[in-house]
Parts: sequence; structure tokens; C-alpha cells
Amino acid sequence: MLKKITTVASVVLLSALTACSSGGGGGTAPSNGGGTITMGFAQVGAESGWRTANTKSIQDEAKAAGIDLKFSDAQQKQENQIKAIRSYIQQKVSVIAFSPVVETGWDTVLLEAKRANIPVILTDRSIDSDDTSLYKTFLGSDFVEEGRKAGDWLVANASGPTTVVELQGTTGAAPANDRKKGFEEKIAAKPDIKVVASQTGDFTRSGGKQVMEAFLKSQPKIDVVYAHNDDMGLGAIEAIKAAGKVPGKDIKIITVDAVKDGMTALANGEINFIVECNPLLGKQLMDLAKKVVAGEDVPARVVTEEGTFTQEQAKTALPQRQY
Ligand code: GZL
Repeated sequence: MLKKITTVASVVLLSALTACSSGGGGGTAPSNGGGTITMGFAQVGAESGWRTANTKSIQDEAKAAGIDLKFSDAQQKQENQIKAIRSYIQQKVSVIAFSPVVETGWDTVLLEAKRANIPVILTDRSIDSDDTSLYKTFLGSDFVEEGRKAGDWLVANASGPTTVVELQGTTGAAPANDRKKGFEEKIAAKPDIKVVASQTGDFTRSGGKQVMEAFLKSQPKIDVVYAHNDDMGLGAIEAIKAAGKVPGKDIKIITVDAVKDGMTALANGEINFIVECNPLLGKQLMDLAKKVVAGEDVPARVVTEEGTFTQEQAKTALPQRQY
């Protein structure tokens, strides 16, 4: 079980990793002749509060930067993202940016973009490819570090045998793979902490609720829920309440994102700890796009800044939260 919750404030500020981009994009980026930059953006979907905030940031910052944005929502289907990227290639946009719904299966379409001399920027999620020339840079969080922060909190706050159920993100997605990896790395320090069940809830509230209902039926004892995002954690809260238990007390909950609904549940004591994942990537993306189109070098990797929140910190932070 968990010891009395202690508050551990930890804000880790990660700055851009400086390294010349190894990404080629097939020679220099198409000359834009100083005209309006057009960006084709293939978004994952609208599956969570985080995604909604991320989309708004991209649309608002494109407008502010004077970049003509072509935007598509793939409803979390890789084939739809690939179709969107192909349409941007046909439209001869200046630059393509996207958040890959899963890590694999991108080399063919990104090679088509490279041959069309259209530079590609990865945002939010990365891909698992040996060919780093397929994209200019990857702007987004370190998901393994996010998993480590969640695991560190549990190790610091658990005592004695502690059973954990895990609500994983979308199968094959970088945040799902990496948040699991970082969490497991840290809880290995305390063998008394055991993940007894782990299943995807696809980053959605309904998915988190359905999986948690099944866990509550199949698991004799659950001390902690580790949800890869707030939305699945909020779905789990509904299931826990319907089972007559008190979320945040009978069953502790750790989530990732720190969107408003999650932070509200944290401040109310229904969630115990949240690791922030910053969705406000729009400004950095537009700055990177201008450099890439101008043929300037950009860092191969830009890590976003983000922290963590305890229940006390959420009460203070909530009024200032933008999303
Ligand atoms: C993380 C992002 C994840 C969020 C989820 O950067 O890809 O996808 O954590 C979202 O809320 O659905």
C-alpha cells in the first residue's frame, strides 16, 4: 500500500538539444522565394483533451506566423495520415509536419516527400526508422522520462506489496511504448510494486473506463492505476466510482498530460499525481518550419519543457493553466 502522500515538487526544464540536423530532405528545401510558406499538417485525431489543445496551438501559431496551414484529422488511423501526407506532396506544400500515430510504417511515404524535395518535421510523437534523413527534426516530449517521473513518484510513495494496473496508450504509439518503459525502469527498484494487468485504452476516456471496468472484475486487489494519459485516468475514475470505491483514496491514480480536466481531478483528490506533457508545440513548430524552408540548420531533436504536479501544486496551478 501507499505511505501517506508526501509532496515532491520536481520541475525538470529540458532545453533544445543542439545538433545540426542530420535530416536531408533530399538536398536543399524547395526555394520558397520568400513567399508565403504553406504547411501540410497531418494530425493524429481528436482523441483527448491533450490533442485538442495541441491542435489549437498549431492552428493559432500558424496564423500568428503568417503560415498557410493545410490541416487534416486522421481519426487515429495511420492510413489516413499517409493519405494526407501524399495529398500535401501533390499540392507541393513548402513543408510537411505530423504527429505519427504509431512508430512504424512511415519510410515509404516519407521517401516520397524526400524525393519531392519537401522537408518533414515530426512533432509530438517520433517514428522508429533507421533513416533519419527522412525528417529534419523531432519536436516533442521525452516520453521515457515522463514514465520515469511517474515511476519515481510511486516508488517514493508506496510501502509494502502494491498492485498496479496500467492503462496503456494507443498500441504501437511512441508515448505508449516509452511511458511504459520509463515506468517499469523505475519501479524495478521496489519488487513489492507489481503491475498485475496492462491493456490499451487507446488514449480515450471511454477506452480507459471500459478497461478499468474489466480490471475491477478480474483483479482481486488494485492499489494503483497508472494511466498513460489524463483522459483514460478520468474514464477509470468513472469505473472506480461505479464499483463503489473512492478514486484517489481506495485506489490511487497516476496519469500523464496535465490537461484542465485532469488537473481538476488532481486538485479534488481523485487523482494523486500527474506528469505534465506539454501540447503547446505550435510556436516552436512554426519557428522550426521557417528555418527548415529557408534551408537553415535546425537541431535534430527539440525536447519540450514540462514538469509534474502533486495535488497541492494543482490547486495553485489550475487558475493559470491555458488548456
Ligand atoms: C503525447 C501525446 C499523447 C497524449 C494523449 O505527446 O501524443 O496523445 O499523452 C494524446 O493525451 O492522445
